[in-house]
Amino acid sequence: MCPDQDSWHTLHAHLEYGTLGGMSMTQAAPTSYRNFINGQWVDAAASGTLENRNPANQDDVVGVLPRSTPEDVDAAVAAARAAFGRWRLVPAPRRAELLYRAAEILSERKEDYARTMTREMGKILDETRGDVQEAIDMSYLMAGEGRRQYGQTVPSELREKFAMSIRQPIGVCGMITAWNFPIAVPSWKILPALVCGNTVVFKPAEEAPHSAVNFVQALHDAGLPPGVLNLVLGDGPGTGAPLVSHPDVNVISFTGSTETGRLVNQACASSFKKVHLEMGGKNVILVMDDADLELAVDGALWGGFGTSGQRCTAASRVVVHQKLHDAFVDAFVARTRQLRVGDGLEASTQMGPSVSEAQLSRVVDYVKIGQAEGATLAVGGNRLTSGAFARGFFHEPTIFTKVTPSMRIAREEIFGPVVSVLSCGSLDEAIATANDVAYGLSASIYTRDINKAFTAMRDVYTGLFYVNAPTIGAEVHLPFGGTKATGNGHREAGIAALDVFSEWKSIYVDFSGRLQRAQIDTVQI
Ligand code: UN1
Repeated sequence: MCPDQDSWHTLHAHLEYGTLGGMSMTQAAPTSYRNFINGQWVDAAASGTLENRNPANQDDVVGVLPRSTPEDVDAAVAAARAAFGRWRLVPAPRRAELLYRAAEILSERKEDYARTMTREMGKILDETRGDVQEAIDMSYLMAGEGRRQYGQTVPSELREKFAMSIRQPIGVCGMITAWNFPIAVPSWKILPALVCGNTVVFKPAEEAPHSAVNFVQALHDAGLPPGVLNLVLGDGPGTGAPLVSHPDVNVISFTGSTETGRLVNQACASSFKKVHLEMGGKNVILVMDDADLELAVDGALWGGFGTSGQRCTAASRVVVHQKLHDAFVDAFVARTRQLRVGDGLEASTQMGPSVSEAQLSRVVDYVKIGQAEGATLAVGGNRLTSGAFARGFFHEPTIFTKVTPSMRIAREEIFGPVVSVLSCGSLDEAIATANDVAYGLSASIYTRDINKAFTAMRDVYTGLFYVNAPTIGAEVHLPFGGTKATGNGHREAGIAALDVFSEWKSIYVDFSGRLQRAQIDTVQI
């Protein structure tokens, strides 16, 4: 970013929100969010409401959302079902034109949507801009798929017979998403579903409803017909659960915890509903003895503390070769001490708050667990409560050293700014440690030895792998997802997402005018 832009953003933040001691002081009025059903913003049947508060400043109520009920879910599914009949017959290149328009609209609104996102879920502005950008990228990618969605055309075994396969839409797709990437991740699911000809009911996380409303508004403004995309706001039990078990929903795509994902999977099993799950991670950076030390420290900082560690792909473990271990730890700790924690709307902030009290408590609990397990607290370890931090969910970026692979802080997903450093004596040991967890989302290696890089690339069992880069930074045109308890074999984003939201139909056309029996009436050469 050029310095001009930087100061413009700072100025903008001051004018819009006012600042005192680096924290927001005055805020825009709270918004009342409504559901979006059949092309209209409508009140929910819900009796109760939930508040959407700024995690950097609990006095700032960003908005109020309805606690929607199964009745609201029924209305949204009915609208999606009714719209499916027409939408599936709109030629895919025409469906795609709307996605191109959505990409342009998202680009125009990028700054506004990014600021709202920071205000409601806390990650810093650079990152929320990146979040919206990821959805723009995904819109362009999927718009291109309107003219592809390639099937296979293959030679038939018989002379007067034609053989091909096509992708067909499945029906109504229920999308349940998390708060940490509140526009990017929904775009990975919703846009491929739409370009394939499905209709959608979207249930976003209650911690980031405003971004969901913004994303739906952009798609609506792009010209989506009524009922094609519907939004139901609420909590998991009242809104998510009835969507998952709804008999008229054909596909569920879920991003969230492994515990909830297991329940979603079970709920879909008895009706054979197609289900895509994207769950936890315990991602790892391997630093070999020949690594570029400074580059590895940069990567560990960004991978560990980017989004306050609240990414599925966060580097919550770093395994360092014993020859480089002490030098790496010294530099990593020193750089961590310098990280500026604060309100993500401030241009100087490098790490924002945790999203909620519950998420922060999890961080605090794991710090205690790490200490009780005998790991060394090298830096951080405390909740920040003084001055401007008092009204937010702030925690120091924290590093544990002398962590062993069996400790809970080396095995369990924390989803906060806590990194465990382990040591290893060889590449083999590093790879074994990398694989010795329940999850398999992302991993990376820092090395200047191409043989080590390719060995790790082959043998680390994850869905994403990086060489000389941290564990975060996936791009939308490759498949995203993980192995083991991270997923259930599917991938989202990329062209792979089409596999979740379409079904193959193999078609044979016999133009012989007589009965030709496959495998029996073989053609003589
Ligand atoms: C997530 O944490 O749920 O690669 C998604 C990355 C981002 C996406 C993360 N592009 O870290």
